[in-house]
Order: sequence, then C-alpha cells, then structure tokens
Amino acid sequence: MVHRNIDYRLYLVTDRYDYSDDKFLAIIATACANGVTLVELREKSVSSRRYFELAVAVKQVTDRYGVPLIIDDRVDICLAVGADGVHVGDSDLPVDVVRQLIGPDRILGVSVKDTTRAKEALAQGADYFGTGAIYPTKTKVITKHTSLATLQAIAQEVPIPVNAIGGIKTHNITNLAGTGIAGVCVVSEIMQAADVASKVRQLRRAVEMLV
Ligand code: TZP
Ligand code: MG
Repeated sequence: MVHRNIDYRLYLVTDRYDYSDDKFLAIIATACANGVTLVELREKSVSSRRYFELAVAVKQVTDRYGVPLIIDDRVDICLAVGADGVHVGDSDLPVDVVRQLIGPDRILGVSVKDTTRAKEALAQGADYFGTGAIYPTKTKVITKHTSLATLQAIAQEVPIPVNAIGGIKTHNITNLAGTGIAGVCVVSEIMQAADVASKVRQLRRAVEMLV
C-alpha cells in the first residue's frame, strides 16, 4: 500500500511497567519532543476499555507532536481512536484480514522472522516489518532470536521498510550498520531511561548514522 512518508527511524514501543498514567504519558511526550519518529502503544493484559482509554490519551500526546500512532494487536482499538495504524504478529488476526478491516490508508505493520513469511505478509498487505529479537531482551519472552544475517536478508528481499527490534540500546545500534533497516524499535531503553530526553537524543543520533 502507498502511504504518506512515514519515518521509521526511531520507533518507540511502549511498556507501562508500574508507572502512573501521568508518568507513562509524560515519558511518551518527552520521547516525542526529543526525536522519536513513531509510537506504538503495546498493551498485553488490560481490558478493551482500558486499552481504548490509554489509546485516546496517548493519541492526544502523539497528535500534539505530529508523531504517528500505531496500536499493537488490536484493529478495533486502532479504528476506535483513529490511530494511524496497527501492528500484528502470528497470533493476531491474519494480515489480509487486517488489511481488509483497516482499509488502504492505515499503516499495517507485521512481525516477521524470515523472508518467506515476509514475502507472504507483503502480498497480504503489510506496509512495514518488525524483525527480532535481535539481541537479548527482558521485555518479551523470545523463543527464537533473529540473526543479523536474517535481518539483512529480509531487508534486502522485500521492498518495504524493515525495523530491527529486541534489546536495542545506544551502544549496539552501530552493529546494525549495513543491514538495510529503516529504523529501530525500542522499548526499555527509552521507557526505563533515567533521562528520557537525553536517551532519545542519543538514540536518534546513533540511528541517523546508519539509515
Ligand atoms: N518483539 C520482539 S523483541 C520485543 C518485542 C515486542 C521487545 C523489545 O523490547 P526491548 O526492551 O527494546 O528489548
Ligand atoms: Mg501481536
């Protein structure tokens, strides 16, 4: 699908840990103000109502900074709040079904771990891919990590943006040079930073060296 130009370079995926809503929203605002190019709200164990209310609140923040908002897993929440797109993986609705539900204009992100799956998802309407986990991570239980070689193969073989995810930190971003990625997806390095503003600026500078 063809979209307005989306900047995938520094893609923040949220995690709420035990933060208050005010702190959670303040972190997202600071991240947007300091160089995050895209935000994905990722909630795994909340009610639909709570997911909706968080999405409304996060969208107020991202709208203020002109940063697009993606919703993890849930087409209904994406449509309900008028988010820019949705991100799905193997346990969510099938990619072609999601495309049909969201229409041609919203962004559809898909998690893929190999080129075969990437080509299939591309044919079914994916706009970009998230690939990982590249490095060890505490944010998600990972059964199979993705090598840099696989990341590079996917990025080379599909004509849409591919982002790396999993354990990405300021000190290891440069290892991704030459893989052909469009950007990096980051959770804990931003959401748990002692100084979110300076962390985001550092990540942004690091990613700008490779994409
Ligand atoms: N998918 C693959 S790894 C991951 C997700 C959602 C978590 C990445 O989190 P972090 O904290 O950036 O390692
Ligand atoms: Mg999912």
